[in-house]
Amino acid sequence: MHIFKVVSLASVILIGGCGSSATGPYGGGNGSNGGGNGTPPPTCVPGSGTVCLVSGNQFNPSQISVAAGTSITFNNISGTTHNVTFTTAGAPTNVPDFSSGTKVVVFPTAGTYDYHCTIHGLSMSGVVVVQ
Ligand SMILES: [Cu+2]
Repeated sequence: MHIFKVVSLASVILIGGCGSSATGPYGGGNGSNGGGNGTPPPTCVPGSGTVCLVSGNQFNPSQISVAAGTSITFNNISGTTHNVTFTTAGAPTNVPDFSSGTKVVVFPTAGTYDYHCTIHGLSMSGVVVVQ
């Protein structure tokens, strides 16, 4: 009799444990959704001196024109690590690997500067025309 009571009490505790652990994951899920809503995804408006690095491993726009002595802002909103590597002689210093945020490159000299991301190859490329 005494042993039977102990066993049935233990099974009640186990059921209770399952119930409370089931609410745990739900609570965690809600919390992480809330975090996503609280932190908006990075945005980038392409053009007018800004090149967006977007999902699909693309520069947008892939061709952009700026006046000599001005700069281009490369804004990585892709969530992926990229770089900006120039292949034209006399181009500005390359932008090393970066996974988010903006990098500003000044173009002092007129010319047409080809660049690409060496991580993703020539399929992720662009041109800066400095006038
Ligand atoms: Cu890349």
